[in-house]
Amino acid sequence: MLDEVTISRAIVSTYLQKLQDHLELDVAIVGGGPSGLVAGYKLAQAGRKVALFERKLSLGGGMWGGGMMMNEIVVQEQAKRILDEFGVPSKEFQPGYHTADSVLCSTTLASKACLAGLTVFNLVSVEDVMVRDSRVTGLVINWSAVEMGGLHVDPLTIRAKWVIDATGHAAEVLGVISRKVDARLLTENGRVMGERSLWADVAETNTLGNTREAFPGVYTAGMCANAVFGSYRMGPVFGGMLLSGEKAAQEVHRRLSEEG
Ligand code: 48F
Repeated sequence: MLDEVTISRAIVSTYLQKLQDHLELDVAIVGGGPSGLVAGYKLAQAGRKVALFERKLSLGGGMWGGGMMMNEIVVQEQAKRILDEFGVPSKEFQPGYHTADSVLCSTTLASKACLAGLTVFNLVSVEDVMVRDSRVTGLVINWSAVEMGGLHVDPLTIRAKWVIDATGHAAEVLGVISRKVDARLLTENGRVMGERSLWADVAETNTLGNTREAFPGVYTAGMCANAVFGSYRMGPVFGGMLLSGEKAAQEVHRRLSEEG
């Protein structure tokens, strides 16, 4: 016979243990869109202790809706190998343009990342950072429901050696840093520049170059990289997002190895 309170006890104790186990991390990823999921997958595969914090109920970010709610995405030639690596089927539309079902792609990235060892805390929003000696050392988190309800409830904290800001167009982690912390440390211009209008070709190329350490301890990934460094948006072509997540993971992994 099922006991309802045992069900509740199982959930409460398992969740609290999971949270306790992830209060100190190698890498904290903020945002569960395509770039954050690829970064999480790669870092988990590399054996790093990595968790991802996602404000919403579901993972996948802006990928679910394809283009204007038509649930297909386009991925260019250079990034198709990442779809292949995840086992996401794609079709060549014409040379250089591959399409994939956005629901299949979102669910597969999320599933493979979790199976590789990425721990996800959904329904959790990152509202602030901790900075010590001019470097980000952790995140300040709260339930998204608290944020949405505008409730006056103090947050909790996560310590992380590295943070990846994969919050998309809003660039929320670096936005907070630009407002609250010594902005001179942030990018060449001392501010989050904000994304420009839509230009797919240039935006896709810039995304990789803009995937870099934007503030000590914080890497950009995905659309956030272009938003921080003032490049263009690109619409429903996702290769740059996948490649950016991969690059952020590779670089953070390398920096962790160098730091010992
Ligand atoms: O926007 P999103 O999908 O970011 P991305 O990985 O990919 C961008 C593309 O989807 C698309 C595009 C490419 O063609 O332009 O927009 O760069 O996912 C960002 C995720 O971060 C979450 C948000 O709910 C979304 O799922 N997020 C944003 N701010 C926070 C956050 C925050 N403060 N705390 C937790 N999650």
